[in-house]
Amino acid sequence: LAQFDMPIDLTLYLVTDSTPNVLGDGDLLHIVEEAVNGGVSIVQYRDKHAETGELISMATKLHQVTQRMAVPLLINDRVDVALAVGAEGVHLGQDDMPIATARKILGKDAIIGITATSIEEAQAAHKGGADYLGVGTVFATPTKEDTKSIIGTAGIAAILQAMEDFKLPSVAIGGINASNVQRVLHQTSISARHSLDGVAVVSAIVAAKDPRKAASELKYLVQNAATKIYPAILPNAVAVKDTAALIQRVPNIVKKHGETNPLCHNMTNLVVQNFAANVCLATGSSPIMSNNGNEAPELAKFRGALVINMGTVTSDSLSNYLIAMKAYNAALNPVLFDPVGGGATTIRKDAVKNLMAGGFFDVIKGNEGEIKTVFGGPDAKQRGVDSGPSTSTTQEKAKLVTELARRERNIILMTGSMDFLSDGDRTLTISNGTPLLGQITGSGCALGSTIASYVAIHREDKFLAVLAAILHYEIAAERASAQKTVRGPGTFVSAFMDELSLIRQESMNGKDDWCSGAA
Ligand code: 3NM
Ligand code: MG
Repeated sequence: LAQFDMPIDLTLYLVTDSTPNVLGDGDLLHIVEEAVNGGVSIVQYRDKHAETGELISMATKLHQVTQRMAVPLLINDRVDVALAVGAEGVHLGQDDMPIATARKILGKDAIIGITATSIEEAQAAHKGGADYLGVGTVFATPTKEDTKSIIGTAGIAAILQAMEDFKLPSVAIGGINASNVQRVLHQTSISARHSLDGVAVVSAIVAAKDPRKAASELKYLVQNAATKIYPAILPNAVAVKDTAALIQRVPNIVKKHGETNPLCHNMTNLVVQNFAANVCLATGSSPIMSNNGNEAPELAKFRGALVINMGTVTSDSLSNYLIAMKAYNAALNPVLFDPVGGGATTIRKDAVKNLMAGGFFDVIKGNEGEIKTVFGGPDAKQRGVDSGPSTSTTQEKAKLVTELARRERNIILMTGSMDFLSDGDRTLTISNGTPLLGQITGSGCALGSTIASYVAIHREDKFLAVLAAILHYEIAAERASAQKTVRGPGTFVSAFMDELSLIRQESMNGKDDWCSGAA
């Protein structure tokens, strides 16, 4: 067996596939050579159909290429083939040769990787002396239809986190490509200690028109994921924890928002289009109400944010949401998800699942029922779009938003008479607002638009940006409700618009006491 003294570099792990669906009439040897030139750091030869003679012949040729380029070659399943060609190691699934047997045959220097789908499998692989883990399946993929389970980014993160007492190098696999790789890395990196070392791909390289270009693009995205993509706090910013200190910073952010005038792209429901657009204008953003996903790549070039509000979801709108989310994720502009009525019907529950798997949401905002639906589990049922009577204590709600924010690596806002806001590290309750907000349509949806544009202009601390948006919105509502001219929901709406606009103007004029009494 060839010696490989360098530590294994899992940054970009190529798994080959020789089936017509993936390889087509491509030349595998050439593709691997191009891919390694483009930045692939480790290659696994995987062919579930070829005869032993063919495997050995191809593996020999592949090994000549990988040796020349100083990257290790592993063989899927077949310890005998690895031995025959002197490859650097093997990758074993749960149904393949036990790791102890493989180790005995291949020796201590061989690289042995194990596929793990659960915490138990990861622990067993570590105990057995695996050199690295392939964890998955992240997303459903046509490349491997017999996968045991789709565990999503949350499943990957749970496995990484469970490896508390040991750190085993790990790559995620299954449906990873250039459009999702950075958020997969982001959503699975609980901490520097619990994060992936790279990603494994098949079709994103093997089936690419230009495998070298595909590999170099993926490599760039992997290497820049940690610093570039969606952190709740930018590396040079401080996570202020003290509530009073946080509130003190709000007027300045409202000022910046008013001056910056970000774009607020709303893919929202029919009921609230007009109201949400007016709230955007009053708070200081430029609204565009477009439910056509194909407009998103152009709009995502501006400084702005996307709101996906599935209040009147159709199968057609779902695909538009997914296209738009991809564009905003790629442009690193924030996306807010408002899973309106998420638990009400099977269609909506499925939409929530599809959207959660289809991209990264910087903020998820919903009422108790909606947030429970996003969280999943037995509590996730809802009658209409309203939350219904609460079944949880304040403690339980705080725990729910904190856990969900940790799991999704984003900001969660659960609205109600008391709002719960968390970035997984900081969790706050906010009791501003007025019951009149519950008597008009679209007040929650328009809050979503407000939050999105605030996150767009204050990327350094998204938690603080969301807090600023809520206080701007809810204190305006409070001030409106206190006016003598306001006799009910009708007069409230016009007074509310005025106050939203006034708070913005006050902040832009340097006034900073309007939120000092926030609770
Ligand atoms: N193993 P693609 S998923 C080979 O979950 C393989 O263990 C998987 O292909 C696992 O990058 C998979 O084209 C196929 O989605 C991944
Ligand atoms: Mg196998």
